[in-house]
Amino acid sequence: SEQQYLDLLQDVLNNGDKKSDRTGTGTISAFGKQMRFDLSEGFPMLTTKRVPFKLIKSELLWFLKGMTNIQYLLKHNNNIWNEWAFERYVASDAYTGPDMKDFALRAEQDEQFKEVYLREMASFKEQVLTDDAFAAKYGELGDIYGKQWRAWKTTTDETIDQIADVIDMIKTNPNSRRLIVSAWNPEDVPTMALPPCHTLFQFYVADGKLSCQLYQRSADLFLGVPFNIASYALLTHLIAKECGLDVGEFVHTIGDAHIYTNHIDQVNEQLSREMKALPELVIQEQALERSIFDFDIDDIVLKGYEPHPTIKAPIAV
Ligand code: THF
Repeated sequence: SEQQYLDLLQDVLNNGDKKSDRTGTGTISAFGKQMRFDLSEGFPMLTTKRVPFKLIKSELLWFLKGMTNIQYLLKHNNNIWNEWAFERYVASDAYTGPDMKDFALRAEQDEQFKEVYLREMASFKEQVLTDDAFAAKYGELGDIYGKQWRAWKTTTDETIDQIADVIDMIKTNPNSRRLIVSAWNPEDVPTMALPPCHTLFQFYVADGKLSCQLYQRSADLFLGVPFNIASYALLTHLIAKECGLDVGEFVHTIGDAHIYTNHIDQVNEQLSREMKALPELVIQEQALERSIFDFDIDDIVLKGYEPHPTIKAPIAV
């Protein structure tokens, strides 16, 4: 439940080790943590801060459609993957503007640079949105989730649709202990914009209910994890619908569980807040007969979500 999330934040604050990290930001970190969410008790969106559900929907539908280009996200006003595409673009020969090395860190420290960066980012977004050829080259994040989930490349040049296969297995052999989808493809890791944080997940069926466990190798507890919980809860609902099952639990297992040092004030603010009642997920009538691969944003709605206000924090890139 949300209490487990808040307890995890407090636990890492109290007992975590200071670690420097790839992004240069610095973290407090602990290893090997687990939370459980009973999805029949309500949809696990945090109520101690507002989590933007629209962004979670468009990101998950993007993964499920097998897409890896941020153009779809931008069309849905979703900016959460921009930095990783931008990072590749500014490192390429096509980029001729001012130096953008370590842009995320520098934008935090230097107001003047931040203006230049925001201008370059805005122009990058505009080009991805309006120029399909540019988007094909520089909106692409490489072989991230969508690719590995829907079209894992084999050594014999075929592709494996892990999501379609796992749905089929859940329907035909629900007791299977092999209901697994892996996003971690060792051959592709070096060429990915960001190697998958949610590495592998497994489904489990008992008593007519579908449960899902995620192994997440690295978790940005304040910014990423609220998204990740909601995203996998939504995935479990969608797969359950597709298979005619009810929802069971979402079990979230984490490797490196960290709080970025520039999120600590925000975490303390959140820990001072009281939890509220959980919302309910509703799949609209019009979508019930449709494959989840063809879902639109409006097919999924959240009822009764009345959280505390947003808490802003910078993302580490
Ligand atoms: N990198 C880092 N450092 N943390 C992550 O959580 C993360 N992700 C994805 C890829 N790399 C990561 C991207 N997911 C936000 C949330 C999730 C993201 C990226 C960004 C974010 O900024 N959320 C804001 C609101 C943003 C908005 O409204 O546009 C928030 O307040 O929640 C791990 O999956």
